[in-house]
Amino acid sequence: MKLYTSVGPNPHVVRMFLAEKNIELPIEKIDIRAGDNRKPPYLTDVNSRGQSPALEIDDGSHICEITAICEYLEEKHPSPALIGSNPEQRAETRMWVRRLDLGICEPMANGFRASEGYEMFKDRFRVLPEAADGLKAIAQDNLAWLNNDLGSRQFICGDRFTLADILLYCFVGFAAKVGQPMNPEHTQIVAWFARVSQRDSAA
Ligand SMILES: N[C@@H](CCC(=O)N[C@@H](CS)C(=O)NCC(=O)O)C(=O)O
Repeated sequence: MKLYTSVGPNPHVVRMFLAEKNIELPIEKIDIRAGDNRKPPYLTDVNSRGQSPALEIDDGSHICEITAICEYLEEKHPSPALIGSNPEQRAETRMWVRRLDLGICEPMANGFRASEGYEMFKDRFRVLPEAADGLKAIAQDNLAWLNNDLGSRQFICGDRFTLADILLYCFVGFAAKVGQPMNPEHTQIVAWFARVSQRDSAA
């Protein structure tokens, strides 16, 4: 296997997932700022969507989309379980990944692409500068809901550290550096973020 990776929260999710599993893979870095992901050979031979990351597997084909990559790695290396070791745990993790992805990560990332990231993305796909503030507000609304829902849970799925934590950690950490800081009033999320930051994989 080999990982194509770059700057950005999506490849960060896969690298942190690999670190938690203690898997080391050959790495090829793609310069997405220069747009190398949007032209051959990456676009033609690796990911026709032109995005990072991508996992090259042993038959020479490529798996793209971070949740598909992490699911594949979990099946190949089940321990430690980061999605789940039984159907109930896996369903709970997938439920949270979907909630976080749709409600927080996507609007957060699209809010960035439509404002601070506009110059980089405007000629790659349709971005909506007029929607930037609303997208960021949607992410914050869902973070406020999550802050309340988290209660005293240690991690998103209770006492299990999972892909859901990794996903949210990478996106919240990225967003904080590009104009979407963590709201200090979201005390549960701030405490959760500090907890996850202490893990070896966060380094
Ligand atoms: N849905 C994709 C999103 C991948 C994505 O947006 N990657 C970003 C880096 S965080 C990227 O490649 N950006 C450069 C570009 O789109 O040209 C996934 O799950 O992997």
